[in-house]
Amino acid sequence: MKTRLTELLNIEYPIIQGGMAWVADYHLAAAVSNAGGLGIIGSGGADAEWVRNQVKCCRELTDKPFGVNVMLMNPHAPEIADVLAEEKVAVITTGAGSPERYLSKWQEAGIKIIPVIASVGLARRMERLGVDAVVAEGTESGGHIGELTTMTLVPQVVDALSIPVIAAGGIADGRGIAAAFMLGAEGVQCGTCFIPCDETHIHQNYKDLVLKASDIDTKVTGRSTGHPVRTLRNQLTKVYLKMEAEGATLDELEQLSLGSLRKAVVDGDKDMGSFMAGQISGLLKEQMTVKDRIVSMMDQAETLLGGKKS
Ligand code: TUI
Repeated sequence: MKTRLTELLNIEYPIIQGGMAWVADYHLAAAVSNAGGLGIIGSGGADAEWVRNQVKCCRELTDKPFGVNVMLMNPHAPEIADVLAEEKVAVITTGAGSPERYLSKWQEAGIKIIPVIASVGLARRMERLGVDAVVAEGTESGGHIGELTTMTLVPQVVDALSIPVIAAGGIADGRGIAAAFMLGAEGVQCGTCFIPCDETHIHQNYKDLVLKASDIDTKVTGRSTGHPVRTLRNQLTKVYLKMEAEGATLDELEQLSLGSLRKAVVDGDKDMGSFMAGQISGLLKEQMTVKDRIVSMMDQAETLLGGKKS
């Protein structure tokens, strides 16, 4: 399945990995790149030196291209932007905002830039500013989300833009990839399906919770704050949603969720951890290697799209 995206990024399969904060470190990124996709180090709320070290470690594990995701609400984003330009990483994806202020610096460093967008308006603005592709991310996704579904967002972005569009949100098997291609996407970004993988360096409880989840087991908290986040439902989401319904202040809500991503990823705290994951969690039933996950998804997609005899 060669597309403009595989050509642009010099990768075998049109699959890029979501830049999941705390979850996507260099171990996962290198595994995805070595398996023929594009691995991404998720810099989340980390500082610039953490990112520099991750990039160095990733380069020791793979000679394939990989990228770094910049979460634009991170107060360290300006320094991270400089480090990435210095290190001349192959690809940068961005999330949770507009990367406009960093684009010329990254372009001068020869970096491929792929903003994650959740609306046609921002997608158009990004294309005008010369980015290389966009990820159109639907509200099915885990973590910080927009309003539109993948099914509605992707074809509208495809029609509005000339650059390649990568579909994200709710894709975890070959059927999802085939569907995304039918909508006009030239690649997919997957996050949740890489959580229960052998190479993902997170607490085993996080992987098991995704594998055990059913279709209705995610909740969106933070709608009242303007920063909606999808996670697996647990005691934390129950308390958070109750407090939101009762009109809790931003400060009170922040106090409740402070450090909760760390509690999920490092401590495996099933009750009070923030286990960011997408609605497709219910489809995932087995832990496996990144390579097996990617190859089985691609085999199924190629069969469905008629490129491979089954
Ligand atoms: O960024 C994500 N997903 C994330 S970031 C994250 S870290 C975090 N932790 C706690 C609270 C908040 C964030 C966890 N998951 N996905 C990409 C994405 N970007 N989804 C939606 C957007 C987005 C939303 C609005 C991008 C741009 C935007 O508007 C910007 C503008 O200026 O128009």
